Amino acid sequence: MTIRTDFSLDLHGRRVLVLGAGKSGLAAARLAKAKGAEVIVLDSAPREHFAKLIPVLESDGILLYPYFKEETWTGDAIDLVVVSPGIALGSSLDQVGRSTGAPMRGELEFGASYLDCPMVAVTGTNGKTTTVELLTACLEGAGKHVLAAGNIGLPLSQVALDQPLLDYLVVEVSSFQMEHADSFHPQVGVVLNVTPDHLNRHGTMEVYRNLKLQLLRQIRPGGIAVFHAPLAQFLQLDPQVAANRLWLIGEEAKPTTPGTDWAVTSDGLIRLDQAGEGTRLFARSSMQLIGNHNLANALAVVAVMTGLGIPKEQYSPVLSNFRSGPHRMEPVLQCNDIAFFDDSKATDVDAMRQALRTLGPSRGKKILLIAGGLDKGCALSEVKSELRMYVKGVYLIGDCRQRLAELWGSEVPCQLCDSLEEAVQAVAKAAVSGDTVLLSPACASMDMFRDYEERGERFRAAACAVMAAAVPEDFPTNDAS
Ligand code: UMA
Repeated sequence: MTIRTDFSLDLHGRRVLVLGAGKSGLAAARLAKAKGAEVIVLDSAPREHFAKLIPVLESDGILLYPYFKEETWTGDAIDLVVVSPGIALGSSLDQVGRSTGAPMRGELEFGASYLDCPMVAVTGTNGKTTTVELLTACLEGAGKHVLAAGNIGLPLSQVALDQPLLDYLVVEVSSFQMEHADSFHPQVGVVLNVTPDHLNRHGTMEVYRNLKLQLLRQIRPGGIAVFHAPLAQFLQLDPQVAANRLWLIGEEAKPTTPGTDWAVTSDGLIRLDQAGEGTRLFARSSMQLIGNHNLANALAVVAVMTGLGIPKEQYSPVLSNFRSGPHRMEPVLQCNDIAFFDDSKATDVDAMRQALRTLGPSRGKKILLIAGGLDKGCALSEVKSELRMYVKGVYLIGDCRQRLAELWGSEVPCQLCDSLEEAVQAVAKAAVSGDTVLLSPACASMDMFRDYEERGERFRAAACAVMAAAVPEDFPTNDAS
């Protein structure tokens, strides 16, 4: 297999067109400029949006055309198009890129082509960020120089510009990025899970799943593929994939050939040998992470660390003490024996299901759930049995609240609310001692908020305000953990 891109790494005298002027596009534009190219950036957002940026870019010799309309494209000769992840196939900017006839490269693969360090790429519908953070922390704990990049927020083009000395780059990869990533060849590829998400962009589950699994097909020879066992049925194991070491993770793992399997059991994280005998690597009680979904993420990290030849002793304190980041089942307030959890990062139905399965069994049918937002095309009815088992009432916000009430109303009482603050007020009024209030929207946030982080912050603020008003003398007792 030849691993090369079909465009020259030296861009002197070349014209590069960058689509999108967000984080990825701007880093790619600067990288292309640093490699000697003449750079043009197109973006469909209005000029006011870029008022401060345009002169800065111009002084760097980069031309940005905001408020770009397809019909204004004059068809300049372009040698390479670099595409930001937010530019969907078939969108007007994508069509402009295609009309140039030049090779189109995603920002991820463009940045990666200028990086020499080994890369560990992590994708999946849920748990990517937690896994990338945990893996990065474990590698650091083992004394490695490491950075986390990609969908987590740091574009690979920026890493390529900075050229830090690294033992490993841990890359969070989204399905958007995989639309243009043919020349991206990591040493290790991890696919944590694939459940319906982003179907409004990718159309069908098959297309979405294939984008995720493509990562495993692109691993360098001799590399390591770590994936959730049920995905094996969708992988055509071509000789290239089979040549890599294949390690399966997840509760359903059974010993297979080739490779060794890894499983989450009631006992903890287990490694199975070919005879099916298990060795416990980490006991559940030795870890701060809660929920099987999080333990599956930790298991993938252990599989990768083992594959990289790093002994457990070098990272076990980091793994044991690691907690998920903010807005991931985060306990934000405990007041009047009512616990509030912020799971704003749950932007699809599978993430909500995981939250209910984690909190539900120990709390009984005592969860008051706040959900709703912008539907991403997920099968929102697929959480009905968890709603029935664990949820007392649902408080619905956002664009699809009416549809959710129709879908879920047969399982659990649903109340429509016009804002998150109104939902928190209603929940606080209904909650009694022993209840759990959970924000786990199963939807994107952009209909009402800048992003899921703002949604989570607003939830915390509203919860604190409403409980402070209810029990001022007891407040605050911020100790839900
Ligand atoms: N734009 C257009 N036309 C379009 C679409 C976008 O002109 O049709 C312009 C917008 O006006 C804007 C720019 O493109 O100026 C935004 O580009 P972008 O959407 O690619 O966003 P970036 O700021 O470059 O951030 C991207 C990722 N965003 C997306 O995939 C949507 C970030 O992931 C990532 O952290 C960043 O690159 C660095 O690698 C965010 C995300 O939401 C967190 N990811 C999705 C997710 O996790 O579910 C996939």
